[in-house]
Amino acid sequence: MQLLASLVLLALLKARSATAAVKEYTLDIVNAPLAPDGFNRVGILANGTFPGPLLTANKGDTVKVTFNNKLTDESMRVSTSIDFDGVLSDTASVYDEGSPFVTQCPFGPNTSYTYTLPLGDQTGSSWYHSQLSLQYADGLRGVFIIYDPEDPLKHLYDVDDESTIWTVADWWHNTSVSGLISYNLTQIIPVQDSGLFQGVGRYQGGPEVPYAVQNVQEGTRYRFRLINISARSDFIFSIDNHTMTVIEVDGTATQPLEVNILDIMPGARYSVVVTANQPVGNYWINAISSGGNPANNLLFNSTLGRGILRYAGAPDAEPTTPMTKGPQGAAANLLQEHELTPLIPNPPPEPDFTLTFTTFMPDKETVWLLNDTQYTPPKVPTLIKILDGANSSADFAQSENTFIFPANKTVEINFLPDPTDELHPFHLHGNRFWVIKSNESDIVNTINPVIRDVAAKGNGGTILRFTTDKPGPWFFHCHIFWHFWAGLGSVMVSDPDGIRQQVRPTEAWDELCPAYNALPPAEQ
Ligand SMILES: *[C@@H]1O[C@H](CO)[C@@H](O)[C@H](O)[C@H]1NC(C)=O
Ligand SMILES: *[C@@H]1O[C@H](CO)[C@@H](O)[C@H](O)[C@H]1NC(C)=O
Ligand SMILES: *[C@@H]1O[C@H](CO)[C@@H](O)[C@H](O)[C@H]1NC(C)=O
Ligand SMILES: *[C@@H]1O[C@H](CO)[C@@H](O)[C@H](O)[C@H]1NC(C)=O
Ligand SMILES: *[C@@H]1O[C@H](CO)[C@@H](O)[C@H](O)[C@H]1NC(C)=O
Ligand SMILES: *[C@@H]1O[C@H](CO)[C@@H](O)[C@H](O)[C@H]1NC(C)=O
Ligand SMILES: *[C@@H]1O[C@H](CO)[C@@H](O)[C@H](O)[C@H]1NC(C)=O
Ligand SMILES: *[C@@H]1O[C@H](CO)[C@@H](O)[C@H](O)[C@H]1NC(C)=O
Ligand SMILES: *[C@@H]1O[C@H](CO)[C@@H](O)[C@H](O)[C@H]1NC(C)=O
Ligand SMILES: *[C@@H]1O[C@H](CO)[C@@H](O)[C@H](O)[C@H]1NC(C)=O
Ligand SMILES: *[C@@H]1O[C@H](CO)[C@@H](O)[C@H](O)[C@H]1NC(C)=O
Ligand SMILES: [Cu+2]
Repeated sequence: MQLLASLVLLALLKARSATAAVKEYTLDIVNAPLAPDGFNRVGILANGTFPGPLLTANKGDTVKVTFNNKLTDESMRVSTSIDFDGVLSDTASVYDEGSPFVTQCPFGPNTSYTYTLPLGDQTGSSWYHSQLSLQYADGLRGVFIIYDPEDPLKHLYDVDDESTIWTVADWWHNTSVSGLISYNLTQIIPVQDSGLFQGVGRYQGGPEVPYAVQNVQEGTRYRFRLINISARSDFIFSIDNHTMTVIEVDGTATQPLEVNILDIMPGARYSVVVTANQPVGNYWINAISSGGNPANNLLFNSTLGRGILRYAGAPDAEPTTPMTKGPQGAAANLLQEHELTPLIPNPPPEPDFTLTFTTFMPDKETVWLLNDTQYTPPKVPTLIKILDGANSSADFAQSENTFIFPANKTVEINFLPDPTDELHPFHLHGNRFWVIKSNESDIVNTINPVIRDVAAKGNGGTILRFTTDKPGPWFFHCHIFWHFWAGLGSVMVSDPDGIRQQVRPTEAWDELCPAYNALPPAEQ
């Protein structure tokens, strides 16, 4: 019986691979100069560009991305490990999920590593970034889109291609290593020097770097894929005189919802349809980032984060209207997370387990606790411990903040309201969760709540649910990487027995830890 089932499965897999393509990419990770806001510095870049090259695939493809680590500048980290944020790896390939010290050891300079990502049925907007320390703040971040040739919302837009992908990012003139030293010393997260739209921005007193232009044709409907590749900042995003219809959040298609301003957290993604239905002209795209107390960095001026929406036939010039922060007060129709619902209803199961959490900063800004634990990366990655037999939380140090769940259960994470807390965009790797209660609303929705993989934990309380039907060790952490570095993280392990049955890492993966551990500290 089991043999028969395996044969049927094999036949199905073969049938599938006949239609699905294998798409291969190579990226060189290099130290190279860049000046996205006019200030010259050396960064850590994929193929020398910021953001890195766009990676695309179609639903069902398998993507293989080879990274050649050519880093030499030891004033920044020279090892690396890449997370494909929002790309849901399955159990069999969870060892290529990219989380340092959870699913792999980082790889050092002069070495290469290939990530194999079978995409299955998922679609949507995602991105890739270094998950090691704060390294992605130095530039190692880029976009990864999985197109759906049979998108059920296709009738809502005319254009969805490379020209309609938008990134917002925060940018620092100093390296992340010096930023961390300053953070540790002053207990203040370094305020970014600029906010970038499409990799371009300005800082107060800096050169007038030409803003990124989005060309549009009057009467055309565009699907813009807005991706927040920030390490710290939220962006309040709007387009003068245009509305945006949200149709996707973090890879989940949603019922269309029209807004004119939205707040995108680090790591979050939205697809919005914008119709070029205004008089031919130039319009400001307002990408207003926040990030700490502006008094701590006089170079940072949030108003300078912007781009230009230019109609065909409009002059090659900046808009003549004032630079604003978008619709305010009664004119603002702000996206409320709890108003979003999945296009295809998918109600959450009742929880089998509930984890109640508080996030807490005891006295210093550089220590963040989930309940009473500061997550510290172990030497031996979680996955290796599980493959070697670890089967309960007792098999992990408390500093690994690791929770173990049996197969096919539903886990609820309940962040209690806390009037003193600030924003933490919590992100779960490898899974999407239901947002039963959004921070900003008191509504508890167990019928058709939004499904995503990054949700705000603010001071209002947030309730999430996920299922453990996918065996794997899944990072769950704040996507403000400074907080993550300071300990705001944990690992949710689904079905350790299933992991041991299904995960068969490659030889190249087996060699990562011995190679990394043999590196001198400066090269790690
Ligand atoms: C990155 O650069 C390498 C070396 O020049 C090239 O072979 C590769 O195609 C580039 N990758 C992308 C995605 O552009
Ligand atoms: C990498 O290779 C270059 C030249 O091949 C060599 O100079 C350098 O020392 C190597 N770096 C490391 C960290 O092995
Ligand atoms: C950059 O770092 C240097 C030295 O580490 C420090 O003096 C300087 O103030 C920093 N600049 C910013 C903008 O943080
Ligand atoms: C942070 O500062 C403390 C001393 O206050 C020092 O012991 C520690 O090594 C520093 N950590 C980092 C990462 O710089
Ligand atoms: C991007 O994420 C950062 C970090 O959470 C957040 O501060 C910023 O507002 C987000 N930007 C947008 C456009 O959502
Ligand atoms: C945008 O709308 C405002 C009023 O809402 C109007 O004053 C302004 O002229 C419009 N801008 C353009 C470029 O049409
Ligand atoms: C920020 O930039 C805007 C637009 O140039 C300018 O009007 C404003 O005065 C600047 N803010 C500060 C604090 O300099
Ligand atoms: C976290 O702390 C709260 C309050 O002390 C407690 O009720 C809860 O059980 C703790 N959560 C976990 C996962 O241990
Ligand atoms: C792991 O724990 C589960 C649940 O407690 C148990 O059913 C299973 O037998 C354990 N596996 C091993 C290898 O000990
Ligand atoms: C979990 O559910 C899947 C799919 O229904 C099934 O194949 C698997 O055997 C279940 N696992 C356990 C441990 O029950
Ligand atoms: C969280 O919700 C509260 C209201 O419940 C609101 O005051 C606060 O601004 C929200 N915080 C974030 C980060 O969304
Ligand atoms: Cu945080």
